[in-house]
Amino acid sequence: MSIPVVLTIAGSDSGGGAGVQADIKTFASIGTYGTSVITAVTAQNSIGVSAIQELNIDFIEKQIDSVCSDMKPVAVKTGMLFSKEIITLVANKAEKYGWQHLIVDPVMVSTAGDHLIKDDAVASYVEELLPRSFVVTPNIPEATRLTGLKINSDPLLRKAATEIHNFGVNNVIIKGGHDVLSTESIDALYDGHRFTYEKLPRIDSANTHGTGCSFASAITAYIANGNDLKMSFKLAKNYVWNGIKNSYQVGEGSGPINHMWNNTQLFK
Ligand code: PXL
Repeated sequence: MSIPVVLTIAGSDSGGGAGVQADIKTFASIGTYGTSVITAVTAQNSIGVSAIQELNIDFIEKQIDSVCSDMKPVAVKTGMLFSKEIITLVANKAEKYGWQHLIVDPVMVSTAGDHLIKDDAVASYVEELLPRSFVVTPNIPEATRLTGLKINSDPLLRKAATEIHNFGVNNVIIKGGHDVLSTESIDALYDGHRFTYEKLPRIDSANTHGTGCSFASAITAYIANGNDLKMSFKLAKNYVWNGIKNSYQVGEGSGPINHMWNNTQLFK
């Protein structure tokens, strides 16, 4: 028996809803073997982040080399990279190991509004990591920060996606979940030639903690299982939508999605 190995390079969420914990749950439920390199540890629950501890850069490098010298992930996803030093390290490792399927979720602010990146690190995404990426998955606030464009219409969303594509990334997915005025949740994929939209009805739920992490991890897992990007995009949106639809309340704040909704043995 064999299973595709995937890797997440991201921050730990002690509350278990986002970050590495969300990534590993998503990887497992989509039939991949998840490995993880931790960049920073957050003290966090459903209400918010109370502290962040960045790990030593040499120790992060050792984690990457330990996994990649032995286990050969077929797809790699990044989440909270936090500092420009970590972004530079990951860009160098992408080059060294020749990662063909590098999925970058440019994490900047948590669902609860906590800052998960240092201000001077945003430029490093643009200059170093995006040119080595297969796909980048900003939400609207992140796409705004990457381009300086205030995105409040479809033409502006297209302009932002085109600008981000010009940074050197092969594919751009802008997630429309933050566009709360729309009755649909609309995500857009731009591959440098055309736009593909995926739309599902907006669900009125507070349980959206970790949706961005889970979406990018689901794309990673579907690609690792042999789907092309368009199909992985569609399946990942469906995975997260059902996760919100079938979520349970954990904690007092913004709860997690149900990562295991597709495990019919657990949820009858
Ligand atoms: O969803 C973004 C995110 C990424 N990584 C970590 C997080 C969060 C949001 O809370 O905690 C570690």
